[in-house]
This record gives sequence, structure tokens and C-alpha cells, in this order.
Amino acid sequence: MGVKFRDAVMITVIMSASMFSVSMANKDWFPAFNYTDWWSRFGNHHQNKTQQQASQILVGGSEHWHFGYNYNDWAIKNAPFYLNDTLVFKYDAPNATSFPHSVYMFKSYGSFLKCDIKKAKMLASPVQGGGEGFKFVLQKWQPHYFACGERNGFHCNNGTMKFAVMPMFRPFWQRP
Ligand SMILES: *[C@@H]1O[C@H](CO)[C@@H](O)[C@H](O)[C@H]1NC(C)=O
Ligand SMILES: *[C@@H]1O[C@H](CO)[C@@H](O)[C@H](O)[C@H]1NC(C)=O
Ligand SMILES: *[C@@H]1O[C@H](CO)[C@@H](O)[C@H](O)[C@H]1NC(C)=O
Ligand SMILES: *[C@@H]1O[C@H](CO)[C@@H](O)[C@H](O)[C@H]1NC(C)=O
Ligand SMILES: *[C@@H]1O[C@H](CO)[C@@H](O)[C@H](O)[C@H]1NC(C)=O
Ligand SMILES: [Cu+2]
Repeated sequence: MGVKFRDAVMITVIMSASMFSVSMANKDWFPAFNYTDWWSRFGNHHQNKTQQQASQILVGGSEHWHFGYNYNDWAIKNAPFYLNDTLVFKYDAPNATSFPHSVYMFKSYGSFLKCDIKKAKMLASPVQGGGEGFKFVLQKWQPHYFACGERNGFHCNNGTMKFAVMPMFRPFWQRP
């Protein structure tokens, strides 16, 4: 009742002015979106053809394939893996002071969980991880369960030398 039309206009102007300043202030609170950066990243997918082909992935990175490193964490951090990517397992052949390692593959998730090495297939013996390492191509669109087969599951179970990988199809814009 008391508020006249002219007052209402003034209130609206003041309110929208303060809202404007709040939204301007918000801009400073968040990092500005960098269109140049975004566009150059997007563009690179089309320019650099070599980047889109299947890649070689060193299992464990600089840690290679050894007892006590958490390969499950490694696999999660390095996902996704794509079809035709190559996993490289590097481990030295055993000597007088070091223990052997190997690469086994489980057929089922159940035997992977239990580290039931008797139900796994050997892919690489303890001497096959030297030099360039043992290479395994992810050719099938299915889960792959890897583990070290040494000491009847001890390296798999207690040494956390186990991980699972589900290779994905490369998105169309990343294909050669
Ligand atoms: C945006 O990204 C480009 C390319 O990475 C960079 O050269 C430029 O300095 C960035 N601009 C700002 C405002 O951060
Ligand atoms: C393209 O990708 C390859 C392999 O990842 C890399 O060695 C090369 O430096 C890249 N080239 C450009 C122009 O980014
Ligand atoms: C993987 O490689 C094989 C042989 O080079 C090829 O026939 C197949 O199409 C490739 N698969 C994918 C998903 O790129
Ligand atoms: C045995 O192998 C380990 C690991 O590869 C290496 O660090 C060590 O030097 C080797 N020891 C001998 C006596 O060759
Ligand atoms: C190995 O792991 C199993 C199950 O996780 C556990 O019961 C056992 O005590 C461990 N053995 C050693 C020597 O750590
Ligand atoms: Cu091992």
C-alpha cells in the first residue's frame, strides 16, 4: 500500500545492481574457463594421428612388476584401457637374492578374487619378463584378470600382484 510505483522501480534497480555485482564477484571466485586451452586440446585429437593408435602400457609404470605394489590401484588410476592396447610386464629373472615372478591369467572373477592359481593359465614364465618385457595385447572385449603365479598365490594374495582390466572400444573421434 505504502509502496508507490516509483519506489518499486527504484527497489528493482537497486536489487538488480547488487545481484549484478554478486555475479561479477563470483567470476573471481572460480577459475575462468580457458576456451583457447579447451579448443587446442579438442583440436589435437584430430591433428595428431599417432596418438590415437593402440598404446603400450608398462604395468606398474616405473615400479614394473614386483611384490608388494598395489596393481589394483595402478589399474584403476590408469584406466581406461582400450582394445589392442599392449600391456608390458617387466621383471628380472630370479637370481640368488631375488624371487621369481610370472604372469598368469584367471578365467573367472571368482578364482581371481581367491588367487586360485591352480585355475589360472600361465602366460609368461619367470624368465620372460626380462629385456623388453613380456607383452600381452588386449584383443578381446572381456575382463582380463592378471596375477603373479608364484608361491601358489602368495604373490597374488599377499603381494597384491593382481589386477583386472576391461578393455574398451576407442571412441570414434580417437580412431585412426
Ligand atoms: C589459455 O590456454 C592457453 C593454451 O594452453 C595458454 O597459452 C593461455 O595462456 C591460457 N590463458 C589463460 C588466461 O590462462
Ligand atoms: C603426437 O603423438 C606422439 C605420440 O604420442 C608424440 O610423440 C608427438 O610429440 C605428438 N605430436 C604433436 C605435434 O603433438
Ligand atoms: C585390433 O587389431 C586387429 C588386428 O590388427 C584388427 O583387426 C582389429 O580391428 C583391431 N580392433 C580394434 C577394436 O581396433
Ligand atoms: C639380483 O636381482 C636383483 C633384482 O633384479 C638385483 O637388484 C640384484 O643386483 C641381483 N643380484 C645379483 C647378485 O645379481
Ligand atoms: C596372506 O593373506 C592371507 C589372506 O589375505 C592371510 O590370511 C595370511 O595371513 C597372509 N599371510 C601372510 C604371511 O601375510
Ligand atoms: Cu611375483
